[in-house]
Amino acid sequence: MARLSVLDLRGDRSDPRDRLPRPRTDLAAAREAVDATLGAVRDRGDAALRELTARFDGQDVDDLVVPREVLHESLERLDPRLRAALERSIAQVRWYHERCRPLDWEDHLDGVRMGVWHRPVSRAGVYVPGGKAVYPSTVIMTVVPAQVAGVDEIVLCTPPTGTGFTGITSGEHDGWPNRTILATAALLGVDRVVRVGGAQAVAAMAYGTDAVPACDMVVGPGNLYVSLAKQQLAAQGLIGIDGYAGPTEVAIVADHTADPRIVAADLVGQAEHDELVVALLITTEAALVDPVEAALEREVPRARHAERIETALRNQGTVALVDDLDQAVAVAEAFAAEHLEIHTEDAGKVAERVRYAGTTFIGPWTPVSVGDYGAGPNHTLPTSGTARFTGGLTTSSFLVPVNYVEYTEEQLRDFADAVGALAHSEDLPAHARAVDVRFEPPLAEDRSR
Ligand code: HSO
Ligand code: ZN
Repeated sequence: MARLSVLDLRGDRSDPRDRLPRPRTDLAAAREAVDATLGAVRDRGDAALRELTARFDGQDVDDLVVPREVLHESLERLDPRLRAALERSIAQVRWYHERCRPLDWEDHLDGVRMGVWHRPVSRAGVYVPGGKAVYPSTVIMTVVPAQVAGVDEIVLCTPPTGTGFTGITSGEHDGWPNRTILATAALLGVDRVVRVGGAQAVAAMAYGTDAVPACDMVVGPGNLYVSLAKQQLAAQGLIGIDGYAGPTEVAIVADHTADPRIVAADLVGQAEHDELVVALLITTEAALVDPVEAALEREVPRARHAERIETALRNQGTVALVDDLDQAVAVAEAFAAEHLEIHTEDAGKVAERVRYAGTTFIGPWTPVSVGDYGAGPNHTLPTSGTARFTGGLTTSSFLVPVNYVEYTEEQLRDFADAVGALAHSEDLPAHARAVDVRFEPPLAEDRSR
């Protein structure tokens, strides 16, 4: 039985945006719970963190801060092959993010000196989730850009999942977060790791508690509660945050050259994250649909996380049929996918024509998985169509642009009249006076000081 629903857009050039799949989320219910959590952490600090960790993670934690010895032990026990993989990923992500550093500039307009200095935030908080899966790769994707930006101090919060070195929950819970997450934090030299998750972790990084120093920014993906907590605290001006990283999305633009087995595998790959994943195939080739469905039929039932994948594909999995590549480009642009794959003739050219996507993966040899695990670009990316106005987490996310300008007396004299005219037009004469006073002779009483 077919898993993907078909959206036939052939011969239809109206705006497809409202018909494209998006996950349904119930914000209202979560909002109340988040409010209660934020209040508890603000008022009772670490005591609230311990209570909430007992309630949500089932762990009685005495020490919230993960001791250095536990971080080092995790790194020492890390499988060498996994360590080599993490090191390679770190190096590649660092290389990419160094190139993403925005440049300071200085120039002169009619002789007036001005420019921009980029200043790193002082303390960044990163959140690494541990729900259906644990994400050591997210440690790399959040910490490396902060380090490249030159952030002074990095605090990492992650829940005590007790999953050892893999994401698999064993019978024995050691009370610590996932060991590969801890090892990766140790490898990167993160300043402080705290075993706390959810909205309570975000609240702690914003308000500050004994265990968690108050941070200027909080970044990283998380569930609905984590995202809402970030949004609420950012709206109060307490923290800066990265964009909204909601449920994972993958869109694939495919023509007659696409390999159905690869297309299916890449849809399944991202659907593995959770039930809310959105997988969209946009194709000029109606004949591709049956072979893709057949490949799904072979792959999905025997996948390790078959249940989630089934749910995601059946609820949100969609094939959009289009007349030609022009329309495919228009649909991909309207969807503004977190991840966009291009499987067409001349894939590089087609990729450039789609104006918006979190990251574009070009050609048959570039699965989203390479981006997820450290080709270079970040994997914390805009979702739910927010790619049409923002990009993913990057070096500049941690840099504050400070504008500067310096006038000489002559230069101010030259601009004074225009400033005065504008100030009076806004009925703000004291603004004009602040300029004019500089050209008046000093008063006798001031001179005698
Ligand atoms: N695809 C995810 C990132 C990730 N995948 C981490 C595997 N690990 C972002 O949507
Ligand atoms: Zn992924």
